[in-house]
Amino acid sequence: MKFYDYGRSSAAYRVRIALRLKGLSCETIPISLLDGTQNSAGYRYVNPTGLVPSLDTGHGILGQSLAIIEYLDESHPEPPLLPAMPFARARCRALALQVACDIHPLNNLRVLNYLTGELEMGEEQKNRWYHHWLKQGLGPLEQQLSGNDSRYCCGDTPTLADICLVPQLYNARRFKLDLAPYPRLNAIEQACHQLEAFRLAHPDQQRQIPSKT
Ligand SMILES: N[C@@H](CCC(=O)N[C@@H](CS)C(=O)NCC(=O)O)C(=O)O
Repeated sequence: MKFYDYGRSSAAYRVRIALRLKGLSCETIPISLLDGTQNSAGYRYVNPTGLVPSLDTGHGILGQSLAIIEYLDESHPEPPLLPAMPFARARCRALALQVACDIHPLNNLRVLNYLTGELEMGEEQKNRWYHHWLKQGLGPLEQQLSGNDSRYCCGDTPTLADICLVPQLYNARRFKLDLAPYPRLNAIEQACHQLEAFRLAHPDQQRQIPSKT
């Protein structure tokens, strides 16, 4: 398999965690968001959306980190990344989607670039936007996850929900959001970082560490 990756892409970070949890290796092809490689004709041929990550599975190319992770989970079932029972599986997906659909897209690079470019917002306004949508998303997650004291989001093994949460918290720190109001999310993140798969997938562990995105 070939993995089109970028160290600080939180969507790619999700897939890196899943690959590590599954013990799968693949050739990594770096796509720098810093110099706009995601919009090059070569990468747009691989993934017409110009978004990272993509996975060339050998059967075809997949975009969308959650689709990629579910593909890996179905093709390599151990260890499972979703709970076994239907309600628990759906709840786990719901938590993951809260991050992937309701928080992340609003704060994506192309959105921030549009705010500061086309709409001429200053850095301070951009950061207010970023923090606003993070808080809108993290507050409910803290509330929902405080209802249990399991080690991870959905029980005592890491799942898709943790795989989405941890990169989002990394982004929140990078954009200097105070995470003190989210003790349960911090505790889950700490539990995840005890696992080698999460540590090895961290942006700081990737070969190319850009100065900013
Ligand atoms: N829903 C997509 C989101 C992918 C995405 O937004 N990737 C970001 C990096 S985290 C990206 O490639 N951004 C490039 C840009 O905004 O130009 C997924 O989960 O894979």
